[in-house]
Amino acid sequence: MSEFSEWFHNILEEAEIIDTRYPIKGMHVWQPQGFKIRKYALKLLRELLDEDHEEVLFPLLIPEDELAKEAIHVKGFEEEVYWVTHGGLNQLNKKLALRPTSETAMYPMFNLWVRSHSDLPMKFYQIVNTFRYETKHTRPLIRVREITTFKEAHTIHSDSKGAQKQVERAIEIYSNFFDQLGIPYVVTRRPDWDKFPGADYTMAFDTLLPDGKTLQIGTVHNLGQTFAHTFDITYETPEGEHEHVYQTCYGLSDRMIASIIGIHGDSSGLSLPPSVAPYQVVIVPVLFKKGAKEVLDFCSQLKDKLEKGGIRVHHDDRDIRAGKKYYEWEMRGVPLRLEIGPRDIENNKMVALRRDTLEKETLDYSEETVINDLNNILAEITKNLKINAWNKFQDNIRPANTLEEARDILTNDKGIISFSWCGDESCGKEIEEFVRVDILGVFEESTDGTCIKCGAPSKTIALLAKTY
Ligand code: PR8
Repeated sequence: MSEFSEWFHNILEEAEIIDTRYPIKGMHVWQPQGFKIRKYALKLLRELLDEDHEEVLFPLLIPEDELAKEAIHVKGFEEEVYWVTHGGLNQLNKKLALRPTSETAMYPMFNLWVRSHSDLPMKFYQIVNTFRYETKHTRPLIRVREITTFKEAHTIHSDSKGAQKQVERAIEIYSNFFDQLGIPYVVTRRPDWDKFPGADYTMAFDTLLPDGKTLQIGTVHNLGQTFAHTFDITYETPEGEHEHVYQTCYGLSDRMIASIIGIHGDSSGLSLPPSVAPYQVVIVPVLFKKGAKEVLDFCSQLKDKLEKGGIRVHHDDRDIRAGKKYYEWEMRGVPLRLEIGPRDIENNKMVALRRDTLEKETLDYSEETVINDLNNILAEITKNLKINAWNKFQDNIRPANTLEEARDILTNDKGIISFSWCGDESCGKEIEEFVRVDILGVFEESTDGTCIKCGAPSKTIALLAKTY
């Protein structure tokens, strides 16, 4: 196990995020702390999607014949599908699949829902669990067999331009979401051999975990008319003709939580962006025999005040050593800790420790401005986490001019390599074989260089990385 893997597993356990002892491989239990982080992350996501999508909820089971209808799609998933074959003691006459994703659950219904051009576009999303019998090594939150937090959006458009625009809009929504969490990412167009089964093309978000491997944290697929033909989803044009629709779909998973944990965490444990922290502030009273009651009363009142001001706060008045409390809240990633003793109260001061810098400073306490002051610090923490994460990310993207150079960088420094590519599949496959890692995808069009493999004029700048 790599150092990061070990750290990651330990922190999931110690911070009570996920219990991995559930007796099915790749299926885990969300514990209260983890569930809260998940809840707040989904709140941010829902706020973004609810602007122009509608939330729905489809059944978990998909009839075999619907799943099998779209040949390319089913081929892509056939090795990963779990099947329900019995109802009690009776064998079902039609097997039912546990959804690995919901295209084939939703699109037969879209066939019924879409009528006229005036219905379009339609944009739906659901947040559900999906099941994939992953054969690669499973890891909590990163590669699971029950994806418990599968956010899938599905949109329907009257023309190809609408679908194309929606791909851009989805990229904008996900960028905004990851920006709020301070998670750096790069967006690439996946090579054709790595696109979503049934898609015209796939755009993907990748981030980098501390061990130098990239993690695909989101994908946006332009489905063109493939599924529309398969499920015969048509609309009536203003002229009374029947045309097939164009579709997109895009998804995120538990990996969003894995990246919050993995990217911001450090040797002291979690370091959570305030927007998803179960507690944003923890108050630790500093008690001496004399004046203990006054300090506890002050801290309780402060807690009530902050809570009323909309800050998620905890007053840790347990009768244990302060050092133990400090250790625990740092490990759990609480963004801001306030230490308040009798002297501080006397002098209108409080000591604050920022989890992101682990630096202490003495703040002035004023009843009128305390909420505002703390919110300003929390906003600073959010900003700082993001800047640090992006700096590390950008430091780990390196250009390579030859295949040997790419291989050396990947061996010594890991991270992401950028290189010029002619775009041909045969060159792409040979590059992957030589460096023994995957092409993430095309980062941008560029005719400035020559292909790292064949030397022909390049068409694109693409990225290579060891992936999860
Ligand atoms: C779709 N259909 O399904 P996608 N564990 C954790 N996260 C995972 C796993 C796994 N085993 N497999 C995939 N993901 C489309 C879009 C509806 C929505 C995550 O797309 O197959 C990856 O981050 O690309 C992936 O980007 C996302 O789920 C969507 O899965």
